[in-house]
Amino acid sequence: MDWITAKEYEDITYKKCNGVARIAFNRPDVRNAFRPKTTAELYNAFYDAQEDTSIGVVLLSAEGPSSKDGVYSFCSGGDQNARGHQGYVGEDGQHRLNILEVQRLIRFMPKVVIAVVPGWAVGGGHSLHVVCDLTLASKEHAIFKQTDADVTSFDGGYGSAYLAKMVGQKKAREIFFLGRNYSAQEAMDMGMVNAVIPHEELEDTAFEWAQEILQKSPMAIKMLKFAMNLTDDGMVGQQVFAGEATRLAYMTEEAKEGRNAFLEKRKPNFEKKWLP
Ligand code: S0N
Repeated sequence: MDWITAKEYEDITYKKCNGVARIAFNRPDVRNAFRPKTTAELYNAFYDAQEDTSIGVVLLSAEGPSSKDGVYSFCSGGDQNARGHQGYVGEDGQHRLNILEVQRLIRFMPKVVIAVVPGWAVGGGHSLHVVCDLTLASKEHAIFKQTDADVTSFDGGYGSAYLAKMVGQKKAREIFFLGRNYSAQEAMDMGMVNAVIPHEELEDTAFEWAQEILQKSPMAIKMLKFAMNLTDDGMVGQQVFAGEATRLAYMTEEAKEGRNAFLEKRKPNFEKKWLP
């Protein structure tokens, strides 16, 4: 794969190749914890991937291993050093919780997002893999763990409530209330990982999955993602799905007539076709 750097950042890397964008955490020495700068960069890269019509699939991955001890990580959640009393404190001194904006962008973007988990997926890092459309995990190094209740920094949204829909109520409560470690295979057995992949093949496999998805109808993939989101996302889910229905309606002769009639200051002629 000939990845081309799309933009230089400090806390993440961002590359593109053949219809795929790869956004990767790049703070391996702190297990890829995110600080406000990281979440701002993530948002910026995800938004770029969303707007780029050549991109159909986004991989959310991680650089590593750690230079200190060789341990791999996906993401260990919010950087506890940046945590203040009202959120995570950025260079501007403001407290923010803006990882939730990144979660919403992943959730609502009309493209498939695959979490590629090479190591620790912990706390808010665990929540990020939950919100991605698919998860591929390293057989040897991936470990899934929820520490939110240890550090009193908890995700009561997709990270927990949506997880419960994914793995079942009892299992989700176990994950959060006990905070144990789960291997890639255990995570797959409980339904929150799609495939367990030998570590050396993880990135290539993710790219292959992306290439398979890219052969499909972009509109069908988008509508299916939004349809599967809809029931869990309430009125916002309906808004996102219905927006695409409106876009499809714009493509009809009827819609063109409605617009033209207004612009030409005349009554529209809809030819009275009330299809069954
Ligand atoms: C990941 C763990 C389990 C790895 O353990 P291991 O392998 O024993 O490594 P350590 O020696 O512990 O760590 C190595 C070095 O990395 C630093 N480090 C690790 N994680 C973090 C972190 N999250 N923040 C800052 N530093 C971290 C260690 O300090 C160590 O550094 P050195 O080498 O200098 O000693 C283990 O590390 C672990 O448990 N980490 C903490 C995980 C955690 O509790 N994360 C926070 C959980 N909560 C959230 O993420 C929620 C935040 C969130 O998403 C949210 C939710 C709702 C509303 C808003 C938000 C929001 O944040 O915006």
